[in-house]
Amino acid sequence: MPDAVHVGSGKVRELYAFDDERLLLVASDRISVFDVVLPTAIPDKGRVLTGLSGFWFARTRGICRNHLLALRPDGRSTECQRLEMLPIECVVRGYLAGSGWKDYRATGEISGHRLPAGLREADRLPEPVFTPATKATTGHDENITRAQAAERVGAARLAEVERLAIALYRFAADHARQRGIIIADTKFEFGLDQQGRVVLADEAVTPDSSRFWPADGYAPGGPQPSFDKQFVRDFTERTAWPKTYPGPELPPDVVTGTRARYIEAFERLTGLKFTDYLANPTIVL
Ligand code: Q0N
Repeated sequence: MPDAVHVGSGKVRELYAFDDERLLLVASDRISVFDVVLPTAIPDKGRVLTGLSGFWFARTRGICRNHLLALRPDGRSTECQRLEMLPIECVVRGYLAGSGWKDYRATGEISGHRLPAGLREADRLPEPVFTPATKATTGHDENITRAQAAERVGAARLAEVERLAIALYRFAADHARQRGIIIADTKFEFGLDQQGRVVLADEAVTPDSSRFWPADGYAPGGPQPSFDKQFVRDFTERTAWPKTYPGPELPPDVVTGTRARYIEAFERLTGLKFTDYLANPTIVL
């Protein structure tokens, strides 16, 4: 498509518009840790994330509409339906980690959900909770209350995306748990189509939009290793990098190990060989 217009950049993705109705979402091989994009790419990372999103989109059509129109033969580009995006991030947490753990420790609640006393870091929650956030144009996303989220999208719309986000999380987390991966939390983005219907957009249940933990060795009471980024985190700890720009270049063994973990997540979750995906990306659909 020669005349696609670049309309947006994420830290590791680019968005192009064909026309009023169709976009192309391109996932790069860039990796960010502690919110910093590193100078070294992880080969095929963008393809893993694109394939995984496609897999979830295809399997959750019974729960929710989504923006996927087609996967490109390059395996890293998704043709999608252009939507009016809702101005909130729909985070669902099944386990206590990150800002959810921080907020619970400070207040006993997350986004207005009162939680049982005495929970430890990385504990499973009695039920998954919806904890909306605002899209920070720069820096960290900020957790908001459900009342604040309702001011942005309306109470009825909020109730709808909360129900959908929880149902999508339950489906993906149950599937992943049977394949040895804990999805501690995940972030969804929804938009509205021309008829005003809610449609799931962006990437879905990838390691970049979620916390994936290896189920074997799960040990609540402290931070859990990341399924995908742990080699990179361990490396950055060894080098005492201050977690500010610029990030460090990654040595070849860290790149190779990290690439293998992304591919392992893809293969465990989809049940498909990644090389088969590269030969024909539509096999995930
Ligand atoms: C959109 N973002 C935030 C790419 C992802 N289907 C859509 N229709 C209209 N707008 C968007 C989508 C989608 N997906 C989503 N921005 C626009 C996430 N971006 C950040 C930049 O990289």
